[in-house]
Amino acid sequence: MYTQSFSVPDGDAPTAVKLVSGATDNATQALQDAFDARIDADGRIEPQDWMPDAYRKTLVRQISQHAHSEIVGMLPEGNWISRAPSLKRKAILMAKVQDEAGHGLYLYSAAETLGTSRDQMLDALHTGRAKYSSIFTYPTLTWADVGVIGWLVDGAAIMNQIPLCRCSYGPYARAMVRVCKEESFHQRQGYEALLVMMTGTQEQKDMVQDAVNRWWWKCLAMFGPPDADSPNSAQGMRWGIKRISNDDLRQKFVDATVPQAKVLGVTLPDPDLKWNEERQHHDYGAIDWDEFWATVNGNGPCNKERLNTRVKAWNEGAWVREAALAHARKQQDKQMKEAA
Ligand code: FAQ
Repeated sequence: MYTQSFSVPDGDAPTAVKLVSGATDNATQALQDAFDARIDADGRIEPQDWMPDAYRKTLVRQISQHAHSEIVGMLPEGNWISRAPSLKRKAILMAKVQDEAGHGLYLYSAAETLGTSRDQMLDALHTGRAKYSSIFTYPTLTWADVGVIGWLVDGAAIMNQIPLCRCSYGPYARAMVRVCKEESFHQRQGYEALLVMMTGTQEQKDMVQDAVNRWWWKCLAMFGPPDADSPNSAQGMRWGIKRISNDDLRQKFVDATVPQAKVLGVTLPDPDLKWNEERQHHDYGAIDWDEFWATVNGNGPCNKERLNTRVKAWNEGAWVREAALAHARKQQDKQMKEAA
């Protein structure tokens, strides 16, 4: 349903944006020129390569926010593991939530290659300084929410992440290849769970429609602010980190989702949603950006609950980290004694 075929050719790079130069002397200028040439040739930057500070900083910002989103994103669905309606659904959901943890780990590892430590990133999350995706601050009220998260939230996540497989920073791009394969399974399991509910009782069908009504607009906002209000987009695209703009990805998501909603038999809650023959795209209504920014700034319905849960898990896991470190030290001592 969502595959690498969604990876469309890049538009023209916004040439008006210059590559940010940190060069202060001739030697640095030569490094900067080599970096610029590699970006212009659509090459990959690897951890050992010289890169401008601003490029490094942007990547740490985006990759760490992405990692935080994955591990905070485990929580709304994790709430339903003990209440899944069957053993099969429980096994699938457990696998999915574990996958999200794995995505967080690949991404923290990718960010660490840029010289930031996992402790620093987690401290930023736990103290409320770091952002994570707005979508995970909403509650999961019924079992249908779990299906809708798979269908729409993972669907939106894949749409955004497939172009990141071609990101200019090697470790991030490689992590995204595996993440996207797993997200594809997540999206399908959610859609399949909803298809089953839609063949059930009227109460089950109503539950699905209610969940779609609550999540649809939040998923559209998930792609980030409109291009005109997106401070990081132009530079991110110039650097080959971002390949497709927030608005273009949002449009692709709407166009891909409308036929899926028809097959499922649900209505997308937007009276302005209609096919525009001239644009060859669907038009859609206005997104509530005030609500989006309130959520991003820590005032969403579950921001506090999500952070408290993460901090509690971190504190309660302290003994595991200490034990792992003690074991590693023991092994190292043993190896040194054997080598001596
Ligand atoms: N929520 O200038 P832009 C998932 C912030 S993973 C919160 O457009 P940029 C898997 C943005 O950070 C979902 N904040 O920024 C899953 C920036 O703030 P800053 C996460 C947002 O970076 C499924 C400011 O607004 N995916 O779902 C959001 O060029 C199910 C201005 O925005 C990724 O992180 C938002 N929705 O574009 C897991 C993908 N949108 O840092 C569990 C990687 C924007 O300047 C269960 N990230 N902001 O203070 C990206 O592609 C980009 O960072 C964007 C934002 C597109 C998210």
